[in-house]
Amino acid sequence: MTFRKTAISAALLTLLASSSAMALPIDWQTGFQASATPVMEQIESFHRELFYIITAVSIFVAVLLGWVIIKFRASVNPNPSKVHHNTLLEVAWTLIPVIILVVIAIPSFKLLYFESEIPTPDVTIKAIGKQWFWTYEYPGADGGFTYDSLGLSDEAAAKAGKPRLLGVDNNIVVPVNKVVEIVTTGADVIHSWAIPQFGVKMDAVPGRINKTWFKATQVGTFYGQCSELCGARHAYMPIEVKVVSDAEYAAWLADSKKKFAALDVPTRVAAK
Ligand SMILES: [Cu+2]
Repeated sequence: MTFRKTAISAALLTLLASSSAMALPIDWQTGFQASATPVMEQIESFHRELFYIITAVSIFVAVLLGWVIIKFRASVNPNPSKVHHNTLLEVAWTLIPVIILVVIAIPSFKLLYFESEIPTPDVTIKAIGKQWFWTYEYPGADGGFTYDSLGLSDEAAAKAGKPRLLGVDNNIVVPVNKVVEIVTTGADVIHSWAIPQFGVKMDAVPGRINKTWFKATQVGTFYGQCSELCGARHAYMPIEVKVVSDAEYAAWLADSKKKFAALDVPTRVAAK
């Protein structure tokens, strides 16, 4: 029994450690998907710190509880002790949890500020959540176009070699190692733009602009989903981001300007 338990926990730990190397969610995964941005790396390391702390606290409490249950059980203590108040113990059990909370709060706030303070963006993309797809806008001088991004049917995804329920028809493309600012808003109800591997999750609220950012440190395709329950087809509005080199990004921008409808149609002024 003990051996079996040890074997199971060892297997779980291996899964926990190895799952971080997977690019897509896998069956029975317990850890995060592999991080692809500095923000996600910090989330992971904070998660690890917390994991050690909660493990130590849980073991300590369990051992203490076991000790009390066995040592002070009724059969060996027919006359219960009436001892109460112990100043040293009371100060300790107040102070130690406070110190633990402060130890947790410091990296927690550092991470919060790191996430919320957006560095000067190299690329800005507007993500508009709609029932049930995303509309992307590449505003500014190098963009100026907009397009819709719809989730693929199972057949279409299989045909395109994309993962089921995650692949889209028109993904977004961003350059690698560049700060990408995502501006979110909703067209109807609240949606949420989220990519686990980027450590990004931002609500897309009608009538409001929210901002988040990521800096993908590796090329590849990354997937996310709308993460705010937004109606019947909430599960079918995935997000697909392709991270490419600067040159590929420039080529994609040039192509997309022709392919997608212009966002800022130049105003024609009557000739004098
Ligand atoms: Cu949604």
